[in-house]
Amino acid sequence: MQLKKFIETTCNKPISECSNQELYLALLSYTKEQIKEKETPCNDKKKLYYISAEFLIGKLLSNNLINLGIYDEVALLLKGNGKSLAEIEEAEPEPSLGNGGLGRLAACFLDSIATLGLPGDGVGLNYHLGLFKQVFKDHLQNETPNPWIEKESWLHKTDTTYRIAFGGTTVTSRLYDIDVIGYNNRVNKLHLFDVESVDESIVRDGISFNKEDIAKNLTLFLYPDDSDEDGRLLRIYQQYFMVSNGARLILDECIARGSNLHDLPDYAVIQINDTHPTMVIPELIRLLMIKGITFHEAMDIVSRTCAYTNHTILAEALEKWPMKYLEKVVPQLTPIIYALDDMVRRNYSDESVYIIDKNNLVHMAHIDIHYGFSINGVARLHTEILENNELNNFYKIYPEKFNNKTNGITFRRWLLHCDHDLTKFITSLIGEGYKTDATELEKLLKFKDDKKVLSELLKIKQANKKVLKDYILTTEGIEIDDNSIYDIQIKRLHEYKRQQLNVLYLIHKYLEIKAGKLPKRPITAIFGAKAAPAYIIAKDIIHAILCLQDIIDKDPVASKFLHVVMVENYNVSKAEKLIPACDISEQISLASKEASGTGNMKFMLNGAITLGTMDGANVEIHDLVGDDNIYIFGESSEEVIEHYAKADYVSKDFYEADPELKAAVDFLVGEEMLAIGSEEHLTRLYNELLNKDWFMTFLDFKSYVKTKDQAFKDYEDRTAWAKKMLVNIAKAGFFSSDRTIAEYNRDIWHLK
Ligand code: 26Q
Repeated sequence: MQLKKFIETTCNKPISECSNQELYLALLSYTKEQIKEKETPCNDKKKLYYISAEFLIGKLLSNNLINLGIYDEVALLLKGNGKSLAEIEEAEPEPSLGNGGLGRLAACFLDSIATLGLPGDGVGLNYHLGLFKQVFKDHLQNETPNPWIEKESWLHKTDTTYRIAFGGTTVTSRLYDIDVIGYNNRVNKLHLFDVESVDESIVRDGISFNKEDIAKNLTLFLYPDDSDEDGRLLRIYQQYFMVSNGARLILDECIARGSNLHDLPDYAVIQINDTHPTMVIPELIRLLMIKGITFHEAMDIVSRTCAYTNHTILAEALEKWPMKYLEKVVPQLTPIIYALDDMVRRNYSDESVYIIDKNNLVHMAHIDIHYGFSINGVARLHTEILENNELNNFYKIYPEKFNNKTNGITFRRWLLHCDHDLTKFITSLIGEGYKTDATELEKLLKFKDDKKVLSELLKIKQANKKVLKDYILTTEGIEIDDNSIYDIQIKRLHEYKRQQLNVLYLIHKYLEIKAGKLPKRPITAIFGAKAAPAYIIAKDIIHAILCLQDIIDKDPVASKFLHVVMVENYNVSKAEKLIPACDISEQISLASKEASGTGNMKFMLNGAITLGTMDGANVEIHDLVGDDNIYIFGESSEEVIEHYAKADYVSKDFYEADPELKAAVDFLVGEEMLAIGSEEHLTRLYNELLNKDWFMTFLDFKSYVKTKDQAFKDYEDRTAWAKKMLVNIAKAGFFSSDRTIAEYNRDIWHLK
């Protein structure tokens, strides 16, 4: 049916009289019908299963309209009837099925897999309340549930259900599917498993609930607090529920496509997204053995089917589960895990590669490395550190398994959707080709010295800054100055990402302003970040940011030159609004600690200039754009790794030696902060930095201040700055997830 008629029939009135909510629902069902017409029967032999505990997909309406090629038509029709698609989009709830980078990467990958026409589905969990919603109160983060599932949604209830047995209980699962539409290409699926007995009414006081009743809480939340034993156990229940359902779905589908299971690797490849789905390996072995295959053959089949991606080198983030937890939750898997460990012990004497260590901890990554055929890092530097340091003992055994796949982002969401004006402008200069071959963005380089092009680029940025200003005024009630420099740090709150370094800079600036040293142009520092509910220091850092924001706001002089804004409940939709308006992209992790980063790529693509350390994918951004188009500071990963090896970093020495740093640090517990903040939180943060500072904030303070001030100074030459913007956009093509996925397919998946 024609769109206009469809909407008016569904809503039973003219478009101009419909509410945004009614229009959203009508467009949802229209889009679903369009997708149904595109669905292709699967006649591929081999299929990819991307299994992940997180898929941070974001809102889907606009993205689906773009990928179906009908966005402009829909937007125009609505506009002609006095409606705005952007405003209708606000009616869509945002699924919060991920924490951050890893989950968003999985979502970008699904988009690119479908866009490249590859047969590949996602497998994960349907968390009813997703990740918590962040609410600020008294300058502190509070957590509340974030329900996102409505009666009408993108979820399709399927007929697939399984009985999943744990030690002690059995639950019935139900599969829900979300369609994944490629850009002018095939339709794949995101398979999300759920338990029908989930009971949202057991949640009280924020996000607390009784963790014992598995049938009621299994898919309530994403990653519950793992600071207590119940929470950790629940996480294992979730992981097993995901992989057992996933493994059964995969085997059922492969049998339906003609597999006799002995030939499983010809029908399926399973990409394991970090160690969260690692139990899929012993579970598949178990299921194959039930079908009559011997342990040794099952082990071989599974080892040729599974591939593992590592996303972290932080030791504390590598999953190690006590054997006794596994015995309680998944007793059917423990004999298999013992047998897998036994094989390792027979072949290798090096204890560091055992699966079960002497404390009876099961090292999940070790299962993946021994019993998968590929292990990849997510940026060049990250893979090098895995090979040469963190996983060197494994690299010596299996050098052929290691490979790098530098992360990428989908340009459909992170350019075409989030910045329509920039997209139109780029298309007017170089045509449409870059939308399917992102490297064509390099054609922009020929406009490097074209004054008209550069000034148009600045105009688009200015307009985006105005849009963000209006958005922040309506949503956060804060007025920012769109003549100021927008300096943005948005990412999960973690000490290694060093939001605290940014805070110290801002305190330093505030003190300078009070002393009469005024910046040439006002600065707006924007933060967005959720802290894990049990991560105490991370919450202290949020407290410091919110207090500083308040202090500066109330200062009649300083507030003319400096503004700190921490947006509440940072999520994908907020990122889509912040990124196109950004001037300076803060990527300031301690070198060697950020596996890749993907926000850095989104900012670059939208014409922001990176201020960063030589860490993660920043290194590759620097290679591409060159020294003139990025601001690099701080010690190198080699130097940092050496400090850790020698244990020679003493934060207090830096504090004593640098009066500006000392003043900024002391401010944290000075009169002004204590007058509005909590002594407990601020003192803890102060002591942590002064006595430990594990992520070496003080080490890079001086060079951060110097480099950041230089960037602010350079900003004043508007034409030179616009040229930097253009080079960044032109060189961003490498970071398209289409390139990343083509590499996964070429080196690991071998589909088609
Ligand atoms: C583990 C155990 C218990 C509870 C939670 C977890 C857990 C949950 C989420 C551990 C890690 C995560 C998420 C990690 C993550 O997002 N990593 C990021 O992955 C991105 C995509 O590769 C990279 O760009 C980032 O550098 C990396 O930090």
